[in-house]
Parts: sequence; structure tokens; C-alpha cells
Amino acid sequence: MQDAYSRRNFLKLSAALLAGGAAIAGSGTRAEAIGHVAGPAQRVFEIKGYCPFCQVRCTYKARVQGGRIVSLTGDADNYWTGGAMCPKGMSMVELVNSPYRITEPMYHEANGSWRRISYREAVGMVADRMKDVVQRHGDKAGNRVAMTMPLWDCLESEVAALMALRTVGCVQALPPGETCVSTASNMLGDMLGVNSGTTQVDDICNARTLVLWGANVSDLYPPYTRWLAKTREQGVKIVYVDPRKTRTSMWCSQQLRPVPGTDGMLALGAIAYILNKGAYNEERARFQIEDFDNLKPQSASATMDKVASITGISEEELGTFYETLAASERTIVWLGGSLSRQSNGIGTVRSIILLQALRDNLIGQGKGMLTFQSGKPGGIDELVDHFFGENATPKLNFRRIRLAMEKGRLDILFLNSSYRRYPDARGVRKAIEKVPFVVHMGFFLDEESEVSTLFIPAAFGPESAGCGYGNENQLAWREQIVRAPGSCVPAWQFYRDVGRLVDPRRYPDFEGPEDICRMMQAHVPSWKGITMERLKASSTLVWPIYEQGAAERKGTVFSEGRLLTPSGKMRVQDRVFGGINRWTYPKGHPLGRKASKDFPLILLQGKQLWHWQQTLTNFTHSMGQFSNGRFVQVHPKTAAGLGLQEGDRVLLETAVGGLEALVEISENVRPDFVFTPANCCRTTPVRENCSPSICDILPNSWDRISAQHNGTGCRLRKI
Ligand SMILES: Nc1nc2c(c(=O)[nH]1)N[C@H]1C(S)=C(S)[C@@H](COP(=O)(O)OP(=O)(O)OC[C@H]3O[C@@H](n4cnc5c(=O)[nH]c(N)nc54)[C@H](O)[C@@H]3O)O[C@H]1N2
Ligand SMILES: Nc1nc2c(c(=O)[nH]1)N[C@H]1C(S)=C(S)[C@@H](COP(=O)(O)OP(=O)(O)OC[C@H]3O[C@@H](n4cnc5c(=O)[nH]c(N)nc54)[C@H](O)[C@@H]3O)O[C@H]1N2
Ligand code: SF4
Ligand SMILES: [Mo]
Repeated sequence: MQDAYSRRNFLKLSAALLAGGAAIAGSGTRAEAIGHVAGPAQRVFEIKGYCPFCQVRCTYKARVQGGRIVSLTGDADNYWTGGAMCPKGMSMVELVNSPYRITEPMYHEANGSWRRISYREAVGMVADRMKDVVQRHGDKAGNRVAMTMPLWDCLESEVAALMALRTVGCVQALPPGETCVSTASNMLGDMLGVNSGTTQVDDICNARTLVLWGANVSDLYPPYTRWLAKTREQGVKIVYVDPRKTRTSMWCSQQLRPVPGTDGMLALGAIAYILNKGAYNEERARFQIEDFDNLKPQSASATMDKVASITGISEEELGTFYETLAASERTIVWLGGSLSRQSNGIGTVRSIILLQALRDNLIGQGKGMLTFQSGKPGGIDELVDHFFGENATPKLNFRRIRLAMEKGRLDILFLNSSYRRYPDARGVRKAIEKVPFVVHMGFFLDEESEVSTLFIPAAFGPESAGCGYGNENQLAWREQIVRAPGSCVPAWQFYRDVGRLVDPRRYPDFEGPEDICRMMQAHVPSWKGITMERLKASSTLVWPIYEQGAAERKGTVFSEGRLLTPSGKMRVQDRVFGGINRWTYPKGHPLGRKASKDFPLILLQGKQLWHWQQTLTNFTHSMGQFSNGRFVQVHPKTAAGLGLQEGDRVLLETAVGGLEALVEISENVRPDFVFTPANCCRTTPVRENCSPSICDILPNSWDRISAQHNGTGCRLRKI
């Protein structure tokens, strides 16, 4: 095969790109805009970018003066956001200039002190370690190295990092999915042939009913509230299924508040109701469900009274919901992440998908499934394989990698995420402490730096160019807006520099993200129509585009009128995951079979509008002003029973451990469960965001796919 990307071509390409310059309003050079060279002090540049946090992937226009961001404005040309952004995105300006940032590489001495080293030294140290692993373990070296992903930076950084791993034959790159929505995405892949949402957010306006099943859209994807508003204006019925009242509650016409972890039973009940009523088109149902005859016996036990007693929802409310589903011509279900974060999540998600299939709600406009964390474009692995050949080593999940660490079988860990994202975070930390060489690329002295051998300071979003992707499969291009401080580098640069030292023969030459984007375009069919020029000119561009100049694909992915599984069908009785008839409570649930009386309350934890996950925004004062640290929401009745008052300090305990928390009395929770935020950080200097991770006290429970955070028992003790 002809390789269009020889070194010479690359150099030519890069030179052309540098000359091209950025999308800058007003006169002046790109170098001037980002502060490489001094220009007239008053000149203001407008440069486009995107927020590196959630998958809404808001695009913005930054105004830059004297090499500093003066302001950020949401990009009104962005069809998905309409120009909105949320406070987290705005905190980018503070993050870029944060006094807490670590801007030079550091080596962690045995006595715990840090020694500043040069970037060159750091890269050399990592490459030497990698070569050493190969020398000692030969073709087994691959499994002695692992990386937790992602880099939350840009797609090109991911490509560069995966290629760096491949220089030692490693494929152990652990996606955040195992703690995110991978139960849902695996089940969607298994049953529908697409492991993400099957349509796009604007399609909710075409539905008759929208079920937000655990999907707290307004807190998690704030700019998408406008789509909820539009949908409601058009008379679409919005049903929200969430035990907790949230900002999303005000947009719905009905909210069901089930006992946490009982959604599978709720869905089974809906299937039974619809089957009993005959409210389905059998021919269409059989067209999509291979063993349709299994559906009735497998859902038969989910009678109204049983569903009501398990979910805690009255039969009357259930009746209203089921009748809505039975009568709706077009229903879209949006799956929240929490359904994937209960150990019975596989069954829950499978039941909901079958419910959609039974009512013929998958194929067509205004029908389908939406998720959070969709949108990762394919092609990355194809490109990596193009340069390194296919590698058939099985990919291990984090549970296996953790075991390898505990047994001393991992030599290098690239810790590119928090370790606090995994339940039993204290156990995870102990396992990491057994790895002799841990490389952490980050921004702050976070908990990860405590367990790292080497700290590599990263360039933050606006400090480098690159391509990001979002929930609608849309790609967005970001220009470099300001210069990174000190020796901070974008992740693609660090991994490229390491990769080149370890295997200069195979590691491809590239000067930056634009080159990688062009490689994707040249080698991956689904990227053929995604040219650099088009990407730069668009606010967002929906992947895939197979031909140059072809239009973006919008709406349902089932444009051929059938599911995308090999047979075009799904199964009730799955060959690997079994049927849907054996509903159980999640592991550790206070109502479950092996429940402990010591922990009678259900523990729910989740995200807050003003924080992005466990690390970055916690280091900002701008988001700190909204935070109350580690609080726990308790229902007035529960509080009264425990003699607790607003503002009391309590110990929030599970079977695994305890954390101090501040009581907030609230009817947003039910008497049987308490809620605490997922996004705190112990090492932040911003007091309001400071607390040990909730994962410290969550048990190490997994289903067959992913790690679980919700539904375990807990108790509160006044201190
Ligand atoms: N208890 C609990 N745990 C959870 C969840 C929950 O709700 N509750 N949610 C789960 C979910 S949905 C997810 S997706 C995971 C996420 O969990 P993580 O992926 O661990 O998320 P973060 O804590 O944001 O850590 C991201 C890391 O990436 C680094 N980083 C960010 N931007 C860049 C960049 O541009 N370049 C480089 N080089 N590094 C960067 C940050 O410094 C930080 O170290 O957590 C999961 N864990
Ligand atoms: N502000 C903010 N937004 C984010 C993120 C963030 O860190 N901060 N992270 C992004 C990422 S990576 C992801 S994956 C998404 C998705 O994030 P999700 O995982 O969907 O978010 P959570 O807040 O953990 O949970 C959502 C809702 O589920 C409810 N819930 C809990 N248990 C149950 C249950 O048993 N049944 C039902 N029906 N509901 C339940 C909770 O009350 C909560 O309101 O959010 C994205 N958006
Ligand atoms: S965090 Fe999400 S919603 Fe907020 S600005 Fe960033 S991309 Fe937009
Ligand atoms: Mo996630």
C-alpha cells in the first residue's frame, strides 16, 4: 500500500500549515495573537475553540489581547448549543491562569519530595523505562504497561498516546467507560449494533413522548435545556424517571421517583402492560426481536402490584406512565448514566431497549435511544493499526489491571485520569502504589500526583490546537489561543516524543494535530469527507462523512430501515447476558437479599452542574463559589428520625468506610435514600470543593462490564 505520509510529505505539509495561520479576526499574525511575538498592545483577536469538558462540546469565540484571554463567548453558530455555555466552561479562563498550576516536570524522590527536572529529561526517563520493559519481557512487554484514558484534550492526543503504547506492543488503554456509561453502550451495541445514541438531540422534537430515564439533562448538559424547552413547546410529553428532584424536574409533565436501582422492574412492568393490552404491532416487533415469543414469559411476573411494591411508585402513577408509553406513536428514551452504575444495570438497560423494540420505537424519525457520552468517532484504532499492524492481544478491563498491579505485574502506569473514578478508590490507590513507575500528566497537585513517580505538566484546552468530539458525533476544531506556561505540553506532544525515542522506525512523524487529522482523512474511510479546511470553517461537523463534499448525516442511524446488528435483530434471551426475567436489587442494596441492617439508607451520588468530574473545576474559585463541599441531602422525615438538623456534621458510612459530611435537609431526596455529590477533591486549595472522594467509601462492585457507584447501603451518624 502506498504510504502518502512519508516523513518528507509531512514536513512539507507542516510548513504549509504553519504559513496558513489561524482564524483570527482583524489584522495581525497568529504568532502575535497567542503571544509568541509582541504586537500592538491594544489589538484584540477573536479565536475559535471548544470547551474540553462535557460532551455537549460547546464551541466558543475567545477574545485575546496581549497573549491573554479577555473573554469567552458561546458560539451562536453552534446548532447544538445555540451559543450557550455553562459555568464550568467559563471557568476555563481561571484554569488557564491558575496560580496552582504545576508548570514544570517533576520527579518524585523516594523520600516524598519533588525534584524539578527538564522536559527532555522526563521524556528520556519514560522512554528508557519503556525500552527496559521490552528488554526484560520481550513480546510479553505489552501487558506490563497500561494507561488510564482519556486525556480530555483532543482526539489527536489520544491517537498519539495509543501509538506510544504500541511501540512496546501494549493495547491496555483503559477508557473511562468502565465507570461511565459502558453498560449502556455495550448493551446498545449488542442489541442495536450501535454502541451509542441512535439519533441526535434535535430529534426529540419529532417524538410524541420523551422519557428521560435517569437522564438529568439540565444539570449534566445545561445547554441542552433549550432542546427540552423546544420539545415541550411542541407538545411532546416529557416523562422524567429519577428518584431525586433536580433542575430537570421542571421540564417534565410527569416525574416518577422509583426506589433507586429498581428501574429494571419498572421497564419489565411496562413490557408486561403493553403485551397484555396488545398495544403493539406484532409484525414489527418480530421484525426486530428474534425470539419475540420469549418476551411474554420473561416479563409475566412484573404485575402492576409487584412493580408498585418494588419501585415504590403507586399503581395509579404507573398506570399513567404505562398508558403514555402504550399510546405514544413515537418515543425516544434518553438513558442516564446511573442506570449503568448499578450492578443490575445490564438487565435494566436490556429491558428498556426491548420495551422500545416492542413498541417499534427504534427505527425512524422521533424514535430511538439517546445516551450521555456518545459521539466518539470511529477510526482511531484503524489509524493506529495502519502504522503498527493489528495487535490481537485481548484488552483487559480495569479489574484485571488492578489485579496485575496488586501482584506486581505492572511496570509502568500512565495515569491520565483520576484513580478516584473507580469505586474502592482506597484499594485502587494501594494497588497503584505497587507499580514502580507511574507517569501522571496533569495540571495540579491532585491525589494522582501523590502516587506518581513523574509529573508531566499538561497544556490546557485553549493552549493547543486539536479536534474534539461530542455527543452528537460532532467534531469541532480548536485553535491554539494562548501560550502554555512553563514547560507544559499538549499530550500529543509528550506521547509523540516518547514514541519517537522508543521506536523511531515505526512511530509516524507528525508536527501536530493537523497532521494527525489529515492522516485520519487519508487512511480512514469514514473520515474521507472531513477535510481540515471544512473542519476549520465549520462550527461543528458530524462524523462520519465518507466522501469529500458529502452532507453531514443527521438523525437516526437506522437509515436502512433495520437495526445494525448482523442479523438486523436483537434477542430477549441473550447468549451471553441471559434473559430479563431474573430481576434483582443491585449489590449492597439495603432491600436486597443479603442486606445488612447496619446500613439501611440507599446511597446515591451524582454530578453537580458546576463541576466537571473529580479534578479540574475543583481547583477553581469561580466554581467553588457554588459549592458546599461534602454535603449530604437528607429527607426531613429521615433527618427527624435521626435527630439531625440542617448544617449538622455527620459521618456518612458504608460497609467500606466513612466520610465527614454536612447535612442539608431537602425534599429533593426521598426518605429511603440520601444524596451526596460525586465531584469533590481532597487536595484542592479551594476549601469549598474540598473533600475526600466518595469513591473512597464505595465498595468494589462490578457487573460483567463496568464498575458500580450507586445503590449501596449507608448510614449517618452525628459527630
Ligand atoms: N463516585 C463517582 N465516580 C465516578 C462518577 C460518578 O458519578 N461518581 N462518574 C464516572 C464518569 S461518568 C466518568 S466519565 C469518570 C471520569 O473520571 P476521570 O476520567 O478520572 O475524570 P477527571 O477527574 O476529570 O480526571 C481527568 C484527568 O485528566 C486530566 N486532564 C484533563 N484535561 C486534560 C488535558 O487536556 N490534557 C491532559 N494531559 N490531561 C488532562 C486531569 O488533570 C485529570 O487528571 O468518573 C467516573 N467516576
Ligand atoms: N455538570 C456535569 N455534567 C456532566 C458531567 C460532570 O462531571 N458534571 N459529566 C459528564 C459525563 S462524563 C457523563 S457520563 C454524563 C452522565 O452523567 P450521569 O451518570 O447520568 O449523572 P449522575 O449525576 O451520576 O446521575 C444522573 C441522575 O441519575 C439519578 N439516579 C441515581 N440512581 C438512579 C436510579 O436508580 N434510577 C434512576 N432512574 N435514576 C437514578 C440521580 O439522582 C441523578 O440525578 O454527564 C456529563 N455531564
Ligand atoms: S461543560 Fe459542557 S455544557 Fe458546559 S461549557 Fe463545557 S461543553 Fe458546554
Ligand atoms: Mo462519563
